[in-house]
Amino acid sequence: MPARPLADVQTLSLFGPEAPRAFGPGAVLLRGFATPTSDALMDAVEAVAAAAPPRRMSTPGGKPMSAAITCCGAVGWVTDRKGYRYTDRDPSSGRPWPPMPASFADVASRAAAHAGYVDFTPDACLVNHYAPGARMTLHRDEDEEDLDQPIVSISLGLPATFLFGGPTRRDRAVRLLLTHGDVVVWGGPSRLFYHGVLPVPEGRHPRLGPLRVNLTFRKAR
Ligand code: MD3
Ligand code: FE
Repeated sequence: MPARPLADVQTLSLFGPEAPRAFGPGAVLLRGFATPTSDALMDAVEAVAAAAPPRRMSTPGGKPMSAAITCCGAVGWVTDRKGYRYTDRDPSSGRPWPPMPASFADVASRAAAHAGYVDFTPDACLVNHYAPGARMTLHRDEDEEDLDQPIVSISLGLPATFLFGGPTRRDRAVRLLLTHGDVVVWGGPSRLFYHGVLPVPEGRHPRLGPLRVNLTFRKAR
């Protein structure tokens, strides 16, 4: 069964974003919250990708990730044989990461406030590019200094099934279809929950083509 009936898609375009929906401890789903500004967000995704091309980084174990990642903001997240960490430069170019576009920072802080987290000022945004077939295995985001700060995620382009687990790897994961314009704010206990993305199905987005892009905003330092 689809996570969102077709009627909701029509409601969305006619009446704007839906009310916030809590679906985990501290996790708030804002369906369509980014749809009104998605053209500006996609322009900025292309500008960030031109300055710092998305690349398939290797895990510490040496396996290339299937999603291609780039970053913007004061710091960016990297992984290689040495481990996971935030850096102030893009290791591919040696240059600072591209600055956080104003359109990114604006929607991220508005979404956080909408979900009850005032004064969220992210210093890092990971920009994950998924071609059909790319996925993200179950993991936790724990490389940030202040884990009381939420993470805001914005989905663009092709839909994907998101897996939302629990505090341990063995907890049963619930599935959630995330589509273009959906925003989720992850705070409180859910901030450290396991999560992942199933392989992205084939498809074509009118603007992005065969691609899903996910933005995750973090306060890393
Ligand atoms: C739940 N990205 O970049 S976004 C990641 O769709 C990542 O690209 C996925 O997981 C993606 O680390 C999922 C949703 C998400 C992001 C961060 C979370 C869910 C989260 C942090 C804690 C709990
Ligand atoms: Fe994550």
